[in-house]
Formats: sequence, C-alpha cells, structure tokens
Amino acid sequence: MTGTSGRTGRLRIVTGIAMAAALVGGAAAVALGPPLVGANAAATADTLRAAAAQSGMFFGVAASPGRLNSIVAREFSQLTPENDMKPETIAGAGGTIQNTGNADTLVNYAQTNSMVVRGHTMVWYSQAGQLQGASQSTLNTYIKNALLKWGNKISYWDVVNESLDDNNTGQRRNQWPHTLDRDANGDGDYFDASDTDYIRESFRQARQVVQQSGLTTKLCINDYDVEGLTVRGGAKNKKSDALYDIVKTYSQEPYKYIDCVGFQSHFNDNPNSIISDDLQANIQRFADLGVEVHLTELDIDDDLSNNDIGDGQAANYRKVVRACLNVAKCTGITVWGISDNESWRSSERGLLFTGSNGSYQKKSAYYAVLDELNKGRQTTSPSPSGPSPSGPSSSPSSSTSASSNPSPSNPSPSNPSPSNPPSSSPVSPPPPAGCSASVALNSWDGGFVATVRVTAGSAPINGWTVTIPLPAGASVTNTWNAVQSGTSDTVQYTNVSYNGRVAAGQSTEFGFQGTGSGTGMTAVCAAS
Ligand code: 9MR
Repeated sequence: MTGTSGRTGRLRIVTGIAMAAALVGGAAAVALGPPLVGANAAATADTLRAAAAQSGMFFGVAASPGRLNSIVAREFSQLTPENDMKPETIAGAGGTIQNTGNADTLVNYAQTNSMVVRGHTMVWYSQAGQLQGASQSTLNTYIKNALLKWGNKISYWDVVNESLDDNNTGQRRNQWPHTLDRDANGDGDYFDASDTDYIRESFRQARQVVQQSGLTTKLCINDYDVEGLTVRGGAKNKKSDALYDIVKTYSQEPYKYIDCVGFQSHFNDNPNSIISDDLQANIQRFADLGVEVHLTELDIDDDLSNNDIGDGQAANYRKVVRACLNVAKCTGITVWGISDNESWRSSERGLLFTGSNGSYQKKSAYYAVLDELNKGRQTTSPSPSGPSPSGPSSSPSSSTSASSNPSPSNPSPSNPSPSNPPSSSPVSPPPPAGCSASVALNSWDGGFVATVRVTAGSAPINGWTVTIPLPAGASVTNTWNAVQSGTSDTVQYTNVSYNGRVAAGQSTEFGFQGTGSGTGMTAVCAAS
C-alpha cells in the first residue's frame, strides 16, 4: 500500500484517493456553509469556504472524526474522509459494507454543516482490506453497496484511485486490480472492445448504479504526479498523458462513465511532483474534455529548494490556487489535512495551519490562499465545452471578474506585481517601447498547449499585441490571460487588464490551447 519508488530523498506514501465535492449539481446542491461572508461579491470573504464560494468552488479538507473541531465547518465547505471510507475499513466479505461508524460520523457532520462529501475511495490497490485480490464481480458488488450506502449524501466518489505507475513510465501499475486486465489484441492498451479493463468495468458498474438509482453522485478517477504537462526538466508527464487517455476514452461516447478527475497535488521535490508552470494548461486540457477537475489532496512541501517555482510556500500555494481558479471547470480544492502537526507528511509542513488538537494558527500560506480565492476567477475565454449544466457556476461574480491578479480595485498587498501596480500609483504612462515574445509548446497527439512569454524591452510597456501564424491545420480552442482574435491561420492576442503593463526587462505570460500541431510557431510582439 505504500511505495517509495521515484521519490527523491524522502519516503513518499503512494496511496490514492479522490475527494468528492459537488458544490452545485444534483444532490450536491448544498449551500456553502455558515453565513457566507463573501457571498456578496462586493465583500472580501474571511474564510476559505466563503472566498471559494464566490467562484462557485468548494474548498475542502481531509479529516477523521477526531479532527472535527469548529475550524472545519468554519473554513471548509467540503470533507473527504482521510481514511474512514477506504475498503480497508469498510469492506466486508464478498463486497459487503461494514464498520461504517466513523464514515457515518463524517457524512453526518458534513450534512449538518452544509459541506459536500467526497467518498474516498473504492477500487485501489492499497488499503484494499477484504477487497484485496477480489474479482471484478466482487468489486462490482462493493461499488454498488458503497454507492447505495450513502446515496446523494456523497457528491463525488473516487471510483478508481492511483491506477498508474510511478516514475513517469506512463504505464498502469502491475499489481491487483490490474491483474484483472487483459489486452486481448496485444496492442498495448486496454481500450479495445475485446480488452478487459478493470477501470472501464468499475466505472461501468458505478454509472449503471447511479443511473438506475437516480443518484446525482459524480464519478471520479484520482491520481498523483499527474498535475503538470511536464515534469522537472521539461520532459512530458507521461503519467498525466496516460490519465488523460483514460479520462478521454471513458468520459466520452459511447461510455460517458467518468464525470471528474482528481489531481492529488502532493507537491514536493520529487522530479515528478513539482509545481510546473504548465499546471493550469494541464487542468485546462482535462477540463476541455467536459469533466470537472479537482485538486483533491493538496499539500505543498515548505522547502521546495530544488523546485525554483515561487518564492516559498505561500507563493506556491497562490500559484496552485490561481491555476485552478483560472479554469472554469476546476471546481474544487481540498487540502490533505488541517494542520502541519497532524499531517501525513508533518515533516514537510505542507498545510495551511500549524498547531494541534484544535488549537491552530494560520500560516502565511493560509492568507495567500484566502487572498487568491478572493480575487476570483480570471478566465478570459471560456472553455469551449463550457461548464456542465449541473456543475458549479463558472462565471465570476461581478467583483471577482473585475478584480484580477492584482487588479487596481483589489490590489494584493502580499503579492505586488511589478507589471501591474495599483492604479493609485502615480505612474505616468511610459513611452511606447519594444517587446519580444517566445513560445513554449507542449504537444500530444492531435493537440497542444502554447505558453507565450511576453518580455518588455529596455522601457516599460503599457500593453502588447502578439501575432502568431499558426501551422496549417492548427486551430485555437481556448485562451487564457489574453484576448484572442482569430482561431486559425494568423491569430492575435492582446493583453487583458491585469497583464498589459510590463516593467522594463520583465515578462508576463499567456497561453492558448489548440488542435492539430503547433510545432514551429513563432510569435511577433508589438508594444503599446
Ligand atoms: O493520509 C492518509 C494516511 O493517514 C494513511 O496512513 C495513508 C495510508 O496509505 O493514506 C493517506 O492518504 C493517502 C490517500 O488515501 C491517497 N493519496 C495519498 C494519500 C497520502 O498518502
């Protein structure tokens, strides 16, 4: 149930789970908690749950009954049982359910406090208890029993957890339940009709139960080290690509089994566990399949000394929360515990509070997350697939859409950007000056994400326009942090309100996603 492979220097427990939460949507149409200080978009929310609710997101926590002190309901709008819903605890013989006392306590607490619940987890090689080695038929019995036990009180279930191998191989694991798989035609995947795939079968069963019982519970797949398009050094994240293939296959016709994907988001110094600059692009890639994306087990090592992204833990939290906020279908974030002292990885001090036994102090990471949540979503172009009708609202509230990173109306004292000072600054418009733009590309079969870096020349600029001739057959499907004009042939991007001003020699970035091949693109920048 645990593993150390691929971890640099420290033990990493490789377990899996997925969280559940569904802010809005089906049975999960749960009000987001106690008086929502931030429900009025004009106000600044002073709890995580209220701040997230402004963007139609949940902000959740993993807990066990012993940790249900008042801070949980005050700060969090979603709850994941950290261990109490794992088969190790609740699976009986032959796929029955037993010993649900702690899980019931958590579900009842969530109901009382208007929190969404994520069931964690059904089919998993680790902590499998009496399911270990079970047949697909027994797994199916268990899946049915687990779904029916709590029904719509559980908004999201991690049906399959941690199905993929460590070390960026892009392969599935080889231990049970993978031993149930059979690649009938030997083509290297389990997606053909003649193949046997425990992922497909488990989701098929879950979907059938949901449909036949009229449940609104959403069905998720969850994994770690899948967060970025790339891993350290810029190599493709093959594990993420493999997850993408699974979600793409089983979320679309003719299956339509998978509703949501969880990026566990245990960020640390491991080369495959870093916070890469393309996190947002990868969230967007999955979101564009029409599924909800959640960051399900977030914690961030407070010493990412080998991961030179961000200035420290608070900045890294800010970056991760921002990546989610900028994708409309990223509908929730869950931290994997309340306090460093009580975390599964306490030595890395990865959470938002310190202290124990209900006596908690907020860390600077907490304030960074709260501030970032209060800025709301900043998507400049909706996902082509759009938010699901039953999903949380994707549209930013009036104040949050206007208040972006950091906007004149909502400057962020803790994260001033040289490229975007508050409007109150007595800055006279600089003379027009030059800029340059470079394109970094991440490609997969049939698609790509381009990250474009705009750099001011020797003088500051007040705005920019980037022109990019696309390769033949390429077409843009989505853009963030810029205003797009055109989708094929030659496309143009101009700055949005918060990233037009760039100090001399400084840079800002925007991105876009496309179909076809983006290879060979160059960009021309004009400053204004
Ligand atoms: O946080 C959980 C810890 O208390 C357990 O001892 C451990 C057992 O494997 O599982 C931890 O939770 C894991 C989650 O279920 C799946 N993803 C990784 C989490 C951290 O290991």
